[in-house]
Amino acid sequence: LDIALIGVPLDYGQSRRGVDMGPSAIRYAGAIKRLEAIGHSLTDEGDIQVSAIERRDREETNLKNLEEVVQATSKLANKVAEVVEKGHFPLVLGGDHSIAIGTIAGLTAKYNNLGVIWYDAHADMNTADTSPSGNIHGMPLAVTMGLGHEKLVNIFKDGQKVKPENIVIIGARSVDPGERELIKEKGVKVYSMHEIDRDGMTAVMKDAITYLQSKNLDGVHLSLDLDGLDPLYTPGVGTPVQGGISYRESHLAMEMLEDSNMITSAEFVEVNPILDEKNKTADVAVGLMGSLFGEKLL
Ligand code: DIR
Ligand code: MN
Ligand code: MN
Ligand code: MN
Repeated sequence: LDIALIGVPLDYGQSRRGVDMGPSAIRYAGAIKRLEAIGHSLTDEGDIQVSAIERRDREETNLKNLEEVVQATSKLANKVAEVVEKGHFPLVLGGDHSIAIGTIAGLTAKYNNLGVIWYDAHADMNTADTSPSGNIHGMPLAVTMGLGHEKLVNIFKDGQKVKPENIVIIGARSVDPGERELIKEKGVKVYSMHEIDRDGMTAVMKDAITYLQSKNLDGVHLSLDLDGLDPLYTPGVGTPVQGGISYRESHLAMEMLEDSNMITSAEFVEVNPILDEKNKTADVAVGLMGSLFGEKLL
């Protein structure tokens, strides 16, 4: 593959500082060498510029740092569109999960019927009306479906970017009441920890892959929040939730995605080196990239 690496040092989508250092931590953990060793060619596109916005006429909403998130994700969308149109595989490094608003928007420059795999402890399907926190990193999947503040929904192009039936969530264990309703109303496919425990990761991934294969997709984006894993393995995240996906299960999931040949873009988000233990979470992210991009033992 021709991989285009894009860093997004954004921490305005949530309340704990430090996740803006995620791209550095992931590069430091050896992402580039690791992917080149597999045989991929890689261009580091550098980081998207993120700025604080000083404005007195700030709109009164319960969305925290809306302007900053809108500006950064708009730039990201343009960058993703540019690399995807050149035929590169976008690999985006977060930053908090609000960056997915920009990544997915930019992908629609090339993909008309995009699928999304959301690997996360959370559903990230709140809107301004349902969000208990006002944190935009809890909203990107709703925005992608066309729901939420219009400034977010209309980034890159207006309205819905992905059909709800093309979305699969894996690893959910912390879902807010409004999100639960939206999941049911929109028919989003969710494999929660219950299904992973009961059926095993092999069965869950087989089912998820078969489900997406039935949708006539022209691309599938993997959006991997490191808090999908258990905090035992990825402590460096802002909103850890006990009882998560294991290290082994996660590698298996990545290998099954690799074998499926369906993934056309990916992002790894929520790595926060300030909360981490010796860059453990970034190390896990890079290991998972290895499996996703075809590292083989033998
Ligand atoms: C919660 C937490 N559902 C919220 N979301 C998180 O604030 O909307 N997403 N942590 O990753
Ligand atoms: Mn998330
Ligand atoms: Mn999460
Ligand atoms: Mn394999």
